[in-house]
Amino acid sequence: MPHRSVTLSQFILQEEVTHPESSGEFTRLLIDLALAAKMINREVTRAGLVDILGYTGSENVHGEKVQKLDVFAHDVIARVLGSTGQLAVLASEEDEDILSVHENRAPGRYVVNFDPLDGSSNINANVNIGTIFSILPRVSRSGPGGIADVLQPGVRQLAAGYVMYGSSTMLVFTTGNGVHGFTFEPSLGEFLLSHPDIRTPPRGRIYSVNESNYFQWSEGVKRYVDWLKQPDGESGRPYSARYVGSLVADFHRNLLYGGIFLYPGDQKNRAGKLRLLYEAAPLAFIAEQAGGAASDGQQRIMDIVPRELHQKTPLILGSRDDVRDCELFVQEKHEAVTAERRGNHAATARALEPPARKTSTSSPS
Ligand code: FDP
Repeated sequence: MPHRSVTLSQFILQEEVTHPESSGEFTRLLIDLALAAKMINREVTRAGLVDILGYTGSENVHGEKVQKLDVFAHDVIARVLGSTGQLAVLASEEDEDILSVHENRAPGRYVVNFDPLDGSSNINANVNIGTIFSILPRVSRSGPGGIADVLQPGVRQLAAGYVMYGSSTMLVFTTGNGVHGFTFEPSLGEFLLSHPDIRTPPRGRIYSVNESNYFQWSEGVKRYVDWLKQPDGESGRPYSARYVGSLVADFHRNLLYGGIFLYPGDQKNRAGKLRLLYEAAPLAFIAEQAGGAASDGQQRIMDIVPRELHQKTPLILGSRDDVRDCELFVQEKHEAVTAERRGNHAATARALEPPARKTSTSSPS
């Protein structure tokens, strides 16, 4: 197929041609990101052979155990992007604070928020893990970039993407002009266009959620997941359960096949587990660009204005109609919920009817 010979750099440069006003800085930033991805990929694929597996012995800002590969990936991205001159500021899921760019350089026009290695609990078992990134324009006018540059809603993203390290490594991204996937060809050291213009089915047959949290969920989420499991040929239920526990891997599979990923809030963590800036917003941008959707149950993820660097959000992500169904359950507006309510009202009314009337209505004609 002809597109298999298009490299990521060629593709990005071709896109740049369609923007004559472009300075080329954004293009260089994407190419730098791809370089960082290749460096991380090299280490991930050698992970069993070099001393990079296992924990560092410390915890990150979220109280999670930090893996050596997490630290490696964070350092690579911070180093490669921080020294190239395209960025005003960076923020990493692994760092408490924003990261300044190289002191000897004038700050650039862009901001990158990133999750260096998502799905870390899977690292030591050779299961897919990923890097997620989000590129924003800086909003501050001069000097080094600051927190206001980082705390922007998803709608302001210029690009977002992820790299999934696994049996084959892929880089998938959008600049707001569709979603394109590139597969890493190790013998060439290049990402080649393998999945141009990815479109996700409007409805899938897969649900991905950590169901061990069931008893902590709201009634709306419980009902939705119960509903997905009820057989109903017309709507394609029951759905199949697929949960890797690596967001990038679960998202990628559902993007291609159709389906829904959920990480709702629960009694312990009202906002769930996933981070708005590094996980939810970039994947929401990709989902929407592929024809899918992303919501926190009440509003579009892309519209949420972040208040804090490490803010979490409930996440409902994937095929458009599935996300809509889930939102309606959460808001108690889905027809299955209203029908159940009507049924309950009718049953209650019948139970409350005076005995005389009860006899007359139930007597045979
Ligand atoms: P991990 O903790 O392994 O890094 O955000 C992190 C994440 O993985 C996601 O990749 C994944 O979807 C989710 O957490 C898994 O959380 P649970 O173990 O609670 O299911």
